[in-house]
Amino acid sequence: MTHTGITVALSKGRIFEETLPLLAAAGIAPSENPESSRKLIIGTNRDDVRLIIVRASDVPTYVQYGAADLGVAGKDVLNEHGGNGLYQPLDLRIATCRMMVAVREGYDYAGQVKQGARIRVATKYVNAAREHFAAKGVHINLIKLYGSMELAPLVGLSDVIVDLVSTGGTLRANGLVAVEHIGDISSRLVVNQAALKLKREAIQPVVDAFAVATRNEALTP
Ligand code: PRT
Ligand code: MG
Repeated sequence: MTHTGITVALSKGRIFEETLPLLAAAGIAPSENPESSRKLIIGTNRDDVRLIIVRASDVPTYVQYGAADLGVAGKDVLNEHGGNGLYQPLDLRIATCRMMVAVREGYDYAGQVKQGARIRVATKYVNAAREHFAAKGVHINLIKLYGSMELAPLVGLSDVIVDLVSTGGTLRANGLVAVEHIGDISSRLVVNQAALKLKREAIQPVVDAFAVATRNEALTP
């Protein structure tokens, strides 16, 4: 199926919700809510713009291969993907959180690091974890998970986890504590590099509207 307009890849949930006002600033209003609709391709008020709903971690892949022209993805997801073929013009400052190292309450993380112990790390963010512990000179055994990382230290799968934290409620509810801040996370606009050249007339105004909406909010009368 071909589409001559532009296709925007978004994930359901916080990214969709927080991108809505930016789309509105670009004059784009989805014709359905992906939370209630089962459709994966969603039209908008504009004939030349459609949305596709994909897993958060798949957004960079759809944009990289040009199946979507634009997308919104977390810095966490982009770091794992690598960013090949993607132009990242804007930090949208949405879906913010922190990437943290967390352990079970009572686990002596600092002591283990000091002793030079090999630490078992469970995470979905293997690139970020590898970079973080390599920079600290800490040896790790990396255990790749796809979700619910908080469980791993509780059942002895790992000593620590690397996960995203926003309110801290999930860590608290599971008797975990954050012991290290790896970095601040927010979502970025990603654009297929070839599409930007071929469809600049359609894409650039969207990028510009997002830029104004995310950076110059205070200037709007
Ligand atoms: O859910 P799915 O497996 O499909 O993928 P996903 O979890 O990557 O997607 P989604 O939609 O949940 O998150 C999309 C993006 O939102 C992520 O890539 C992050 O950039 C960003 N983001 C912001 C977050 C959070 N805040 C966040 N709190 N992503 C995940 N969480 C999770 C975290 O992993 C932990 O399990 O929420 C839990 C902690 O939240 P608190 O509030 O209890 O601290
Ligand atoms: Mg999630």
